[in-house]
Amino acid sequence: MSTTLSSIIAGSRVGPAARTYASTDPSRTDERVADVALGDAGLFVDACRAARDAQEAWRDVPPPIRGQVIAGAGRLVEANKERLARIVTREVGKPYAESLGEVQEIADTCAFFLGEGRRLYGQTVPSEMPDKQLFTFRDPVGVVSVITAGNFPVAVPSWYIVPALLCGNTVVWKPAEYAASCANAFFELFVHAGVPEGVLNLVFADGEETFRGLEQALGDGLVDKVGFTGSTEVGTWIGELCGRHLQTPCLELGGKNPMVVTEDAELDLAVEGALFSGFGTAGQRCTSLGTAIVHEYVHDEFVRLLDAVTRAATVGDPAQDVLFGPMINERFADGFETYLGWIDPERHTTYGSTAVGRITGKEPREGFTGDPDAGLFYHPVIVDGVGPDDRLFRNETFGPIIGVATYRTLDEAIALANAPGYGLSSAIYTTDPKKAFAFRRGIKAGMVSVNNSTSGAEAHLPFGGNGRSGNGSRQSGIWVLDQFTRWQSMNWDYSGRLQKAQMDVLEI
Ligand code: UN1
Repeated sequence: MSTTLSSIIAGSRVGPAARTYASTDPSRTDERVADVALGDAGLFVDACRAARDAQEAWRDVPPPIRGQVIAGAGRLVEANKERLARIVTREVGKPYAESLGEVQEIADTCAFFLGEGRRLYGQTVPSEMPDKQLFTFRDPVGVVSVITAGNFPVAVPSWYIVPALLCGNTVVWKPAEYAASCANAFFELFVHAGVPEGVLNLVFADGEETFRGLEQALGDGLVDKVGFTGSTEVGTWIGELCGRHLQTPCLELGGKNPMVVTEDAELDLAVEGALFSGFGTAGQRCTSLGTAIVHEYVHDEFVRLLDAVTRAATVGDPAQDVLFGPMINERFADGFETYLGWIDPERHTTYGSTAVGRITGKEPREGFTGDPDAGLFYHPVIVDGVGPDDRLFRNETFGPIIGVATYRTLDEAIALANAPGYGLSSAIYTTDPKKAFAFRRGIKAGMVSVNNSTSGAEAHLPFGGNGRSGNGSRQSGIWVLDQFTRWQSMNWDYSGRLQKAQMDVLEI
C-alpha cells in the first residue's frame, strides 16, 4: 500500500495534480513506496510567494528563539531516528547503518546551529574619525530555494535548510521526487518542532517544471538565494540563470575524487579506505572515490588486496548488514550502465567480481542477499589501467566502480589527481607528513583527507568544491552563514559635526 504525497505550501497540502510519479523501492522495484503528486512551474512560484509573505515575521523572531525551534527539530529527529532511517533505506536503498548515520547528521547540524542562534554576531569596528563608531550586522538574505538530490535525501537538505532558517530566511525546498517519502518525513518533523507555516515549504515537481518555476520566481524577485546539490550540468545552468539576476548560488556538484596511495602508505588501511569510499552507498556519493592513483612500487599489491576485499564484500538487501545495496533508481542504474560501457578490454583489466554489470539470477554473487530479479543491484568493479585520455578517468561515474592509475613522482600524482577538473574531495594515504602537506597544497579540491576516506564529511567543517564541483561556495559550520546572511555596515557619528572620511584625517 502506498500513499499519495503532495506539496505543502504555507502549511496546506496542495490538491490533486495532473501528474503523479511512482517512487519505488530500488531493492524491489515492483514495490511502490509512494505516489507523488507533481506540481508545475506555477506551483513553484506560488511556494516562493508564500515564503516571501512569511519572511518578515520570521526575520523578526529573535535568532536565539529561532535556534530553539532548530533544537526542537533536532530532538525530534533523534527521537525518530530509526523510523526515518528505515524510510531512507526503503526509498533510496541506502544500507541501514549508513541511513542511521545520515539521520544523525541532521541532528548534528541542528545541534551546531542551535548555538549559532545565540552567536549570530556582528562586530563593533573602530573608525578613523573620533567620536564615530562603526558596526556590522548580519541580515537574512530573504527567500532561499533549496533543490536537492536523493542520494543524501535528508542530511544534505538539512545543511541548507537548518542554517537558512536559523539566519531568518524562509525556504522553498524541492527534493528529488524519487526521495519524496524521505522529504515528507523530514518536513513533518520540522513542522512539529514549530517551524511556522510558510517558513518552510515543500514542492514536488520534475526538473523541467522546477527550472521553469525558478526562472520565473527569480524574474519576479521572489527568490534571493538558490542552494543546489546535483549534477555539474544542471548546476552550470543554475549558475547561469542566477548570474543573470546578479545572484551567486550555493552549488554542490559532482566529483571525481582521487585517492593517492604513496609507496610508504599502510596498504591495508589504504585498501580499506578505497573499499569504503569507492563502494559505500554503491559509489553514489558526490564524495565517492573515483580513481586510486597508486605509486608504481605498491600498485600490484594494492590491486591484489583491493580485489580480495572487494570479492569478499557483502552486497544486497540494504536492510541487512551489507557494504552496499542497489542503485537509487532506474535512472542511476541506466547511467551506470553507460559508464560500464566505457570499460575497454584492450587497455583496462577488471577486478573485484566474477562478472561486470547487473547482478542477475544467472550470475549471482557469493553472499548476495537481495532479490536479483526485482532489485537494481550491480557487481562492484575495479578498473585498472585508467589514464587521462580516458572517459572513465575524466568523468564522474556514479556507481560501484573504482579506477586505478599509477604514478612515479608525487608531482605526477597531484597532476593526475587534478586532471579531471573537478575539485570536491580527495585523499592521500601516506606515512610521510611532508607528502601529506605537499598534496594538500597542490590538490585543487575543497576537501582533503589524510589516511581516511574521500567520503564522510563531518557536519561542522566547510563542505564544498571548486572547478567542475562547484563555484567555491561552502556549506556547514560557521562558513555557511555567509551564504544565508548579508553583511550590513553602519557608521554612527556622535561628534555633532560633519566628519568627512579620508578628508578629515586626525593629525597626531
Ligand atoms: C553528497 O554525496 O552529495 O561526505 C554529499 C559525505 C557525506 C556527504 C556527501 N556526508 O560522504
